[in-house]
Amino acid sequence: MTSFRERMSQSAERHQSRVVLALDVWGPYGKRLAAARSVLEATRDRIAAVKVNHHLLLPLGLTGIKDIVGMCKREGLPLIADLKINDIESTNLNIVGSLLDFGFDALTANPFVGWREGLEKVMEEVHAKDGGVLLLVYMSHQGAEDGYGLGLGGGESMFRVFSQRAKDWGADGIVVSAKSAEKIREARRIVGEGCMIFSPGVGAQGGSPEEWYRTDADYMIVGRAVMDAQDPREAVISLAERREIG
Ligand code: BMP
Repeated sequence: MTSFRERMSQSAERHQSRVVLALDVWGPYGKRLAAARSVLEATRDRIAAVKVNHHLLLPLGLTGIKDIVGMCKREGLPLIADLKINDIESTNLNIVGSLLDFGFDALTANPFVGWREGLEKVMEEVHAKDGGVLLLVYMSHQGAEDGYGLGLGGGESMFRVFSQRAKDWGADGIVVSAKSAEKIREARRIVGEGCMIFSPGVGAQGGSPEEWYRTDADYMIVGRAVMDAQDPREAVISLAERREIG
């Protein structure tokens, strides 16, 4: 199989889009699957990948979303499980095993949990199956400053240390807030070109797509600006093409 990175760029190229759709559905549990299917059906040929979160996985579980997984596979859309893995190794490996068995291409993890007996084997297991691991290095909400932005003395910060670790640990991508062009620039300088940058925060969290397109990030993660739009397809196309418009 090709690497996760290649599958991402092939899908982005084919669908002419760098938008990763966060398939975050709200509302009655019994209606969530249908709502997710409907948005995915409307947008599948103009997104680069799909990210699934607790919104679907808690009420439905992995077996409950097999239709969504199937739709993504048929369209060649990489599927990212955003569970922000954050536990001891044995628990992490249990999560990883289930996600890979159910067809996920990549997962997110929190570097706070560390390498030995934390993420070391996660990285090995996922890479053995040509999957991807994305590490959170600077989140998009205000409180990110309290953790990822923490100063470590000597001018160092958690954010920079995590970016360096993402590189050293062989992460396939990092997650950096779309609301900080400066953080994206700095992260790129640290991780280099071999690590993809995924950026949430455009739309509902106040980040601007035009500004995002001026950054060096690879993929824009967007949920509510598409999921809650009157016309999700139009919203996705507008985001995918905003660079030309803006
Ligand atoms: P929205 O575009 O509706 O704000 O959704 C963003 C998505 O990205 C959500 O699924 C959220 O959990 C996720 N996310 C984020 O917003 N900021 C981060 O720093 C990391 C995330 O995974």
